[in-house]
Amino acid sequence: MSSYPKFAVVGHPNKGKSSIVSSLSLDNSIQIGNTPGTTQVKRGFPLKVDGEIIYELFDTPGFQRARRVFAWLEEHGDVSADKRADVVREFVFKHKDSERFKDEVELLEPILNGAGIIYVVDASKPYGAEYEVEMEILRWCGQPSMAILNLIGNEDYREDWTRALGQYFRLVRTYNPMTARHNEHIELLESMAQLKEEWTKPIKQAISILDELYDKKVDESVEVVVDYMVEVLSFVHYQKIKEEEASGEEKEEAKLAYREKILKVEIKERQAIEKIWNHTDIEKNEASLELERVGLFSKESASIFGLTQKELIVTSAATGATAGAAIDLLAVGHTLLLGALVGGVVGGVGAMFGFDNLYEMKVLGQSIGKRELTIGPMQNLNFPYVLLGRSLYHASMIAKRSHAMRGDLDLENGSFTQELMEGESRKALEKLHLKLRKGEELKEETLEEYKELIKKRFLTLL
Ligand SMILES: Nc1nc2c(ncn2[C@@H]2O[C@H](COP(=O)(O)OP(=O)(O)O)[C@@H](O)[C@H]2O)c(=O)[nH]1
Ligand SMILES: [Mg+2]
Repeated sequence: MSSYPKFAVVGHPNKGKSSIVSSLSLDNSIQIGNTPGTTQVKRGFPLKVDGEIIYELFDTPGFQRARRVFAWLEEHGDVSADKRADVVREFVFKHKDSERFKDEVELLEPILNGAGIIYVVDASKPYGAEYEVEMEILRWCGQPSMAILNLIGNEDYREDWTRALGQYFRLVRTYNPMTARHNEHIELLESMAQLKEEWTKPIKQAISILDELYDKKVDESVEVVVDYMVEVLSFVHYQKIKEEEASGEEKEEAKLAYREKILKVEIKERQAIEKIWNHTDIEKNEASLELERVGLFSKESASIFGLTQKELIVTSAATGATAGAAIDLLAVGHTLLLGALVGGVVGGVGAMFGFDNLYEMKVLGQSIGKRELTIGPMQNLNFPYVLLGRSLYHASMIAKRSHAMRGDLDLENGSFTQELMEGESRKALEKLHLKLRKGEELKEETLEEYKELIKKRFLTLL
């Protein structure tokens, strides 16, 4: 027998047992249902880190015929308390193949094999004596035990429940599998560690491994967000053009391709975040990035950022930023440095700080030949904050999401753009944004600084 702690999650049908197993094993592949009987057979869910099992939870079907089972136990169990587990064992042995007690056999087996008991109740419903037979049966098993008060509905009968449960279980704790975050998960584990002396050490180890894992996930997420920002903000789209000047059609085509690329990179970033947090199969409701609204392809007001044009000009002036989304006309074979700027400005550069954009067209290089249209790096001053605000919102929602959640993830209208654009935060972030806008090569330390800022921000959102 391996030595990691095991727990059987048991109780009445439909009290959130499977949800609790999902949440504690960070696994969202577990069947959760609002019709009783979703869980038909017990199943072990090991929490593995680097291939090693830290602990295992058994999801079990609920009690179906507790009264009958207990009657059997009483009938066969006129024994002292230390022998009661043997009577339960005898019951399971005798009814192994019986349809009648299928669910009870399933749920009692892991307990008799040494698993601790986690008894789940819905404490938003009133306490009732009908639970007492279940609790008696569990008590007869003589295993370390704990009760979890889950609040599925809005009412709260935890006081009544606690008075009753305290007579049957060593510990009584509240845990909501739908909303529990990392720290609540850890707190519950700390309680579980107290149930049995031999489990204390392995569960403490499990806690430190899970803490490390959590920190690692945070760091990886920050890494993904930063890579994404750098990729999008420095991206340049190149497109061949037929004549000396780009036709309207060619410009449209280039804009479309540029935008497609940005949208694609955003999708890739979202997937990477979801993979880190083991939420790869969720359906999201998220409006796609509307570049038009960012003022990239159209005139747009500052209202979406909650800032006035004047405020924006002030912040951008403070950071020494310049504006204008550039479409450069490049002669192939000429580098940017060799080419001399001879072209005129096509778009309205009149707008100062990136509001009424701004297709600045440059003809670089004097030789007439094959020419290219380029778009990027993104000059719009607001754009980085829109990107970052959206991605931090998504990442924090994913990181906070319990694995017991089954519904779609609603990201509509969620963004931290406005917060990011305020005061000191903006100034600090702008340092990197400015460099990316200018197409400058990034120093490792600038990137590190940026990462630190993002991490600090991200941690406040968790
Ligand atoms: N709102 C809410 N719903 C819950 C909670 N726990 C479980 N549920 C829901 O209750 C139903 C039964 O949950 P499930 O985990 O399958 O219960 P089981 O039969 O005991 O395994 C599912 O629809 C869950 O989504 C909770 O803490 N809050
Ligand atoms: Mg279930």
